[in-house]
Amino acid sequence: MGILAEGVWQEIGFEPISDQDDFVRSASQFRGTIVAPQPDITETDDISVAEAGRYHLYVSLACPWCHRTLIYRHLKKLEKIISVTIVEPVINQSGWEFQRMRPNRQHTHGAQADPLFSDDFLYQIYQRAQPQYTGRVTVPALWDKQKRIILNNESSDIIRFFNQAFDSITGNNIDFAPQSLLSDIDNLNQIILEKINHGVYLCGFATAQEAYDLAAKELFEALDEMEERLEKNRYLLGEQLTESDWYLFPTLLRFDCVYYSLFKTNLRRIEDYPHLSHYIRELYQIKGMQETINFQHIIRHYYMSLPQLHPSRIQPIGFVPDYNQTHYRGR
Ligand SMILES: N[C@@H](CCC(=O)N[C@@H](CS)C(=O)NCC(=O)O)C(=O)O
Repeated sequence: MGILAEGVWQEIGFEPISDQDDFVRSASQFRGTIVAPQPDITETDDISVAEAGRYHLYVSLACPWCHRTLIYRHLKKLEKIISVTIVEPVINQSGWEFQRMRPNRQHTHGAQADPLFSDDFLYQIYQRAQPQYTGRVTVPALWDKQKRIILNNESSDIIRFFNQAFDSITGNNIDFAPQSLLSDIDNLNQIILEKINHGVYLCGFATAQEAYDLAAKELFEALDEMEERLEKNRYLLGEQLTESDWYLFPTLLRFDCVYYSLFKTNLRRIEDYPHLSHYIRELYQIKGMQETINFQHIIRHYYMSLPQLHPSRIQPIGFVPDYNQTHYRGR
């Protein structure tokens, strides 16, 4: 079947397309658009208009893709405009689960019940949107309350909507993807996505030395490139925070406490890079950012949801980073 262990396709978002070692990332199934309110706009099945209170975001605090959407929800002042539900961090055979009160069951602080339908599992939301749905049930998923559909479940789309579509409602005009930088952002995003965001998973799930070696080499070359950029500039593309920074940051945050050990990305820690370790602290300390971060969810999710990689499900003793500190503290 190729270089990755069977059963990990869903976790990393790739699927084999042949008997060869070639992969395609399985495409997100719901790709509708949110547009800014305009006088003559006509909604279609795929186009919805930005409105306060209309959309609901289902997320996991463990998931790096969700993390970008939560960062935008915060920085674009959408908290009162777009409601959110946080799923349980540990994914089980029925997939992502909402918090439910059951005896003898350990709940994780911060996980929530489904406020819209009182469903138990996220797959039920997908079935509400599309009764015959058989695809992957992933977070983030953005529910359109008016159309009663999942409008979009692709984080890269969702952050682009959040970046602009609601500006006239919130009055927040920060632009993380300005036209003048868009091609640089898209090019850099592609490197970050392939070599870093996915690269850590390719390292973690490789079942052949050659595949691991290649993924690890490309991962650290890409991290070295990010370090070089930050040596010259405050942020990846200059003095202005852009979407590329929000692609990188969620993976950096999970790197030393999870990927370094669980995914064997242990050539260097982020902490060993002077500029990246300064940068991670700067972004972490942005006002309100820490409300989007929950290391308990991150650590529980990865160490307890991947039995093919880590059957004992034991959570290791090592660091829970505190990026308010100059140096790490143990837990
Ligand atoms: N294309 C998606 C990928 C999201 C994704 O892979 N989410 C993972 C969690 S980190 C997931 O929900 N996996 C569950 C599954 O595939 O069953 C995006 O970027 O929004």
